Amino acid sequence: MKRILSSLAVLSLAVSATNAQSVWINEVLANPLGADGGNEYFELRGTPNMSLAGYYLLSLEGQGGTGRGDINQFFDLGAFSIGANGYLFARQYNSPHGPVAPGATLMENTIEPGWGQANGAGSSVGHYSDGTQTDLENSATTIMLVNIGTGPVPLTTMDLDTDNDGFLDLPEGWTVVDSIGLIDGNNPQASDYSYGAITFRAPNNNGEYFGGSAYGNVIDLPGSPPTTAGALYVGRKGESTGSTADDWFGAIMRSGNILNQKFDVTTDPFYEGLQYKDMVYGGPNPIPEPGTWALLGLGGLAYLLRRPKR
Ligand SMILES: [Ca+2]
Ligand SMILES: [Ca+2]
Ligand SMILES: [Ca+2]
Ligand SMILES: [Ca+2]
Repeated sequence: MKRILSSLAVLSLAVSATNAQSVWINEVLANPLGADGGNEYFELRGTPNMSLAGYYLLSLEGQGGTGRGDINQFFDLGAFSIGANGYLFARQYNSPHGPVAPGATLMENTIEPGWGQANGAGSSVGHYSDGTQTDLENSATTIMLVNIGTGPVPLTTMDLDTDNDGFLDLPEGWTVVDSIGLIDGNNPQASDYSYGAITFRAPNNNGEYFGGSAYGNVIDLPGSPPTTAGALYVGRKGESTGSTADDWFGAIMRSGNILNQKFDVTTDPFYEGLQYKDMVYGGPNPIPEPGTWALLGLGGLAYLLRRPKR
């Protein structure tokens, strides 16, 4: 009886979590193979039509000692909402990535180049950055979705790891909603740091892995980067909500133009050979299990049909 009651308690907790407004980082292409400008994108997933007022997507510095934890760039998401289908797809100026799934919010920068710069010549997607940067920092970086609550708005002069110990020192009122660390194989160093709930790490050209996270949960990508500039994609598996290797996969692209680049090396073989469009721009990412079972089911059916009659 006690077990049934506690199961019911777990179930009701799960139901209330589902009812609460929630949002996740769902895909990040910070470092496509070849030119980044125009070709980067990210996807958020959440409660349909939910306002993103108070939400910011940050990129934190993960290189060096003293700069560690600085906010390199961020998006003020306050003007946007999750789409009616539960997705938001963000792309750069003059992006080749589309079409976007019906019902998704399209967050598209219309002021060239790249993501633009709200603290410079302008950005229609609320992108603020250091210097004149209009593309996403590749590595080592942490892409972090925060809700600032009653706390201060982010600034590119903020340092979220003031003592550089690898642990976040967040302003009062802020909540980390979701986060992912990227160490992409472009000259990684032992001092590279991630603050992500999960981190994907590619080796350098000699197959050596460097850098890490005080938060642990570092997943190594097999295979070396195609060039010294690296290439790295990360995405959630289906509509996952956690931060484990069962929830996320990483991929390295090794050849092709932007629209026919494939996931050549992955942390989950299911995704090998897939392309960006297969992840659905502004729609659900494929899930390994159902596809595999459907194939097995079809295979079994074919076997039954072709089985010689006795
Ligand atoms: Ca710092
Ligand atoms: Ca980039
Ligand atoms: Ca710290
Ligand atoms: Ca998707």
